[in-house]
Amino acid sequence: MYTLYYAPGSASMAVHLALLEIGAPHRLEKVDLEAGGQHSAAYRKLNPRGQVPTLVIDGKPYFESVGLLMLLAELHPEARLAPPVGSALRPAWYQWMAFMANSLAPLYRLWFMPQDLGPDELPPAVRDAIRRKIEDSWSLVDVHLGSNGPCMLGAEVSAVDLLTLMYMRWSRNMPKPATDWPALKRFAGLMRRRPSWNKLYEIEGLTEWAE
Ligand SMILES: N[C@@H](CCC(=O)N[C@@H](CS)C(=O)NCC(=O)O)C(=O)O
Repeated sequence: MYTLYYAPGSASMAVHLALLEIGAPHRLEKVDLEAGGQHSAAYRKLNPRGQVPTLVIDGKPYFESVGLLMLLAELHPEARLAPPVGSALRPAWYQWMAFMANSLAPLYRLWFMPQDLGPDELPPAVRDAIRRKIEDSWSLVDVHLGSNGPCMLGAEVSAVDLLTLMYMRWSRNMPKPATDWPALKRFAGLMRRRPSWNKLYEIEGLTEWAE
């Protein structure tokens, strides 16, 4: 049994989507980020970083969305969230999972939470550099999808696609949203038709960027 500590539309989204794709029984605990629920002593015991998501598996809490996705893919091979170990697509799965974790995720974190570096607002030149690096990442992904799509690993949906879709959504109010790139736009259209996406919107009470 899983318990997912989540906040609507946040980094917990990809993990929530994975649980829905798998069809795994799970309990949800909403963390009110605006009210600072992530900093409560009780929550910090589960996640000392004070962030969502946290996934409790058999009573033990774990954090980091990409790590959680890798674990869920391993625990539920029948859901095919990862190509089998040793298969031809497995190296690309590692590559893109790591790319999302190391490239897009930290850039978005700085874009949305400049307080990580101290000030409430970053100097315009720094903010601009972060935006450009996010856009460079989307350009790279768009070229990849253009010649290898429709999904990140080709025909089949995997955990990489859940991450990609979540990060695309985060760009919706940025100067250049990820849907401005043609292959990414096609990809989002495809992924947002999945039942898991609609179910997640219903459960998390999301409205923006539904389709
Ligand atoms: N690398 C972490 C990032 C998690 C993260 O930044 N979560 C944000 C929500 S998107 C959060 O909890 N923010 C509240 C805070 O940092 O106070 C992951 O992917 O799990």
